[in-house]
Amino acid sequence: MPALLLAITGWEPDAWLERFRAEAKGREVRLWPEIGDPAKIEYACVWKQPAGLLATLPKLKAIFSLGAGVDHLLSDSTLPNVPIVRIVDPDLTCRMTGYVALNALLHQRKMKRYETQQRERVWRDLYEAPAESVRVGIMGMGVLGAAAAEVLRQLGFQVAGFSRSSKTIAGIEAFSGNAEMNAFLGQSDILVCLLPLTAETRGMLCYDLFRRLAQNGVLGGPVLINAGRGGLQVEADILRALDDGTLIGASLDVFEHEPLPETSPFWDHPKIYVTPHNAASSDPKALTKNVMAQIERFEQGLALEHVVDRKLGY
Ligand code: NDP
Ligand code: OXD
Repeated sequence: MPALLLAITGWEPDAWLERFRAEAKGREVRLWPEIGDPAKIEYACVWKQPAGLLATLPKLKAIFSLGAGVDHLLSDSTLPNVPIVRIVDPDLTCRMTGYVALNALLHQRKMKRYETQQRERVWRDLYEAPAESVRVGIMGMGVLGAAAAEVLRQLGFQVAGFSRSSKTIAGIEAFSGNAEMNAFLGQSDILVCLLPLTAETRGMLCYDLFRRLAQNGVLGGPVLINAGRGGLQVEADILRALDDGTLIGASLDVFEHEPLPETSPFWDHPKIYVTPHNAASSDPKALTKNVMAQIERFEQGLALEHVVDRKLGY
């Protein structure tokens, strides 16, 4: 019987195993490290798989990332030459748009100050700039960035997007490439980062970039929201920028080192919202169906969808 291998580290694998066993009719589902006969494995579904593992599977036909990002996968230099598919799914997209909208609103509605007021039993209505006066710039206008942009637009924010290639999206001002980056940053009061981590984007969220954000906005200074990857940000630069007022607030879902070390100054920083890389968690129930539907399509001779470009790294 052909087999499907789950190789998962950093997440609890049991729910994935249960869901795949329920969905993968007529196929044996194995969970690393119990891989059995490698020659029987046709598909691998992975999250941070051990380096070198996939190269030992001689009959592998495709690799599925169990998340939207694939940096965890591509960091293995021994990957076999088969298609790599990433997750694009309404469940994951909806989770991310919720995270982005929530965090944009937290900053626009001054929630840090209301939290303090609540602790101190202070009843005071602080002036909030209307959403229409706040400019949100989204770096990374792919599946997740475009969906978040639309929801923010509906909430009344002015929204612009930045991507590698140029785009036209109704109601969104679009910027692309290095030549347009300064113009994009210069009109962003809230910068939302939904970029993939690649050789080009690593360390992009640094002090020099924060200095180029809008300094004349109604929030009193720029805000950073990063739900892309921790490797995109230079954490010492975020602290420096928050301390000297180059940034006035941040929401960080991803970190250079995860889990975020207990000693990190981010935990109790008064200007930062910290979440544990769960802006858009991969839900086994929704995503197992997604992967099995792709395998069925593939076996009917149709092309796999959302195949990763290895050269671009996303
Ligand atoms: P997509 O591949 O659909 O979109 C990526 C976007 O980034 C594209 O618009 C792309 O431009 C742009 N981009 C890539 N490189 C550059 C660059 N050098 N300069 C400017 N723009 C660039 O990915 P998704 O939207 O599905 O996901 C984005 C990322 O979100 C994932 O890679 C992952 O890291 C992160 N993520 C985080 C989660 C969390 O819980 N925190 C959950 C899920 C994903 P172009 O359109 O021109 O190709
Ligand atoms: C993803 C993630 O890439 O969970 O999907 O970060």
